[in-house]
Amino acid sequence: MNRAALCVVLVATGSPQIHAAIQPGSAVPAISLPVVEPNDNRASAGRLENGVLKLDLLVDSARWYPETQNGQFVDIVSFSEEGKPPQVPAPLIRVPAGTRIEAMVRNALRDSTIYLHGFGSKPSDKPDSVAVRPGESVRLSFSAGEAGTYLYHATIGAWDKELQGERTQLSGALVIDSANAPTDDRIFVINIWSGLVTPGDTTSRGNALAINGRSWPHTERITATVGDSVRWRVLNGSDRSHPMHLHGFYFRIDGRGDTRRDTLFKSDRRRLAVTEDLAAGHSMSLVMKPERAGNWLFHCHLSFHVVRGANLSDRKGLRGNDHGGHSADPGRHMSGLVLGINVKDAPGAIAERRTNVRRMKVFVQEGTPRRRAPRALGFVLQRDRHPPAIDSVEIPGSILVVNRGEPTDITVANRLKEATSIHWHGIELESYSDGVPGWSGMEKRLAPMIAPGKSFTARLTLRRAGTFIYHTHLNDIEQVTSGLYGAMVVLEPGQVFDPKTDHVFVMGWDGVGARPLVINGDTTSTLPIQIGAGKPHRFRFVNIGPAGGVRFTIRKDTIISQWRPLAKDGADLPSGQAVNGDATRRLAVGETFDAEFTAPSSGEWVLMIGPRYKRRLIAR
Ligand SMILES: [Cu+2]
Repeated sequence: MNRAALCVVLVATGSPQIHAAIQPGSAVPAISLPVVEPNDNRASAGRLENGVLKLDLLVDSARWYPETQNGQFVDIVSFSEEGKPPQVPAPLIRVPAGTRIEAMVRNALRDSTIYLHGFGSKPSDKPDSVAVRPGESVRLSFSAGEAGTYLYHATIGAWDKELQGERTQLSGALVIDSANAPTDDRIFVINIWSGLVTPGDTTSRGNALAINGRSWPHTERITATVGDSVRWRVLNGSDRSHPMHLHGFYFRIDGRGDTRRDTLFKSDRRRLAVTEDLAAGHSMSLVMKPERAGNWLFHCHLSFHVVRGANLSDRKGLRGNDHGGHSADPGRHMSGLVLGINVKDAPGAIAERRTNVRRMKVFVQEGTPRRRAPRALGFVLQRDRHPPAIDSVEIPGSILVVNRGEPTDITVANRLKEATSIHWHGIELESYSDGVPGWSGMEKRLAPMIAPGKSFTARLTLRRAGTFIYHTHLNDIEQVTSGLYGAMVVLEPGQVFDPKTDHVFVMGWDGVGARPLVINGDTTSTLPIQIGAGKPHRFRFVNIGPAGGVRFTIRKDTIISQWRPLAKDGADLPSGQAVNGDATRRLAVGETFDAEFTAPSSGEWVLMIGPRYKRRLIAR
């Protein structure tokens, strides 16, 4: 991509506005700082005159309240338009392709040089795109090139790999529209800045996690009507990956961008997803068509980015915390990178008729701790007339095998001493059954927590055959790492689940200590899988730990084999993607992936999951 030819002019300015330069995470200074205004990315900064966008930007210290004013805050460095409040994310720059952009950027910091990236010059991971010394200004002049979604950002001070994460948070969206593209989309930028201060608490420093400058529950509520085409561009302006997950229906990925280019997919490569991993600096263009009314969520699936007070570097804070883990209030049991979507029924909507309903019952139980996690919790399916023994536990939970198109009611009976709630991940279902306490449903009929001794019946009608997940959506970190997760396999009507040719691998965490990864509840298995030469086998992979991508690979000796990808997140892949390729794939948290592997001859292959788990595949 050659976005533009960049012209840079350094301009000496008069005396800069003086502020104490704030290093992120340092003690709170006793000076008053301008307050950040969250940027909803609806309107471009600058003035568009005769095909030229004129823009005056300022970089300076500011105080940011990601929730409410007088609440938690963090002192940051941010962008603003001259004469306007500072913004997180940085001001949106949005222009038609070919527009000339003339930007003046002033560095008002007293003692730090800033480096500008992504302003027209080819975005680059090089440290010194354009340097602006304290008190100086730079004039940038470039033409908006290829249409797409890009990030621009500034770094503070000299390039330093270690500190880069915190210093690349001065990021914003640069969107270039092609002539005929729809512009009724929304733009969401994810930012994280550490050093979040809680008033009255001098010890803890959390992360400020925000979508368009705000943390849940203060993020924007998106409203839509059933059948609408909702178009979003989601940009990860932070320094780490976020697997972004949608409840209740799929979104279609129309484009993906990284720090260098943006690629719009042809129709045979546009796939569906309920979870899409966005690496640092990456973007996606998506379209969703809400199919059912109710309250839905779009959120990061890393528990540590959606649980209040959770911080991987402070693992002791994860258990028994007082952060609303068991609250029915969605503003307390979730936090951070969460967007709420309220979908209204289209006029004339008719309720689904459910006849010949199949009924299943799943118990939520606690047993004796078996490995490193301090507790063992599990979902146990009732398989005959008798409920399972009260202290029996399966980790992962029982595989729930159900049929496409068959109305299925699953009653979840809570035999724990604490509340829980079950989310049917990737399943297209009614909002009330979606499992987010105090949120799923609509208007006054909202899903409750499942209190100890109580049960809840989720009403499902599986709309497609594939691989799905069910997991707790309450006190996530503790309950998920204790075992409350499992796989759901949806088959075509009449099809029978055959574990001889259909292999399910569920990745989860055993507690939150070091090396917590377990595959089907274990760290290893010496049991080989017999796969028979020339016979197609289906492998279903699920990653439902609280964090961390996992790679799985089939190889023979050191050579990676070939397989045919079949589905992602339960949706069959489009023809352009369901083609033979290397049998290796990294799966982010909240993703499922199905592939078909056929041993071409007799011999022995190895399935590797993560760095340590190995499983022999033997073909005779
Ligand atoms: Cu995240």
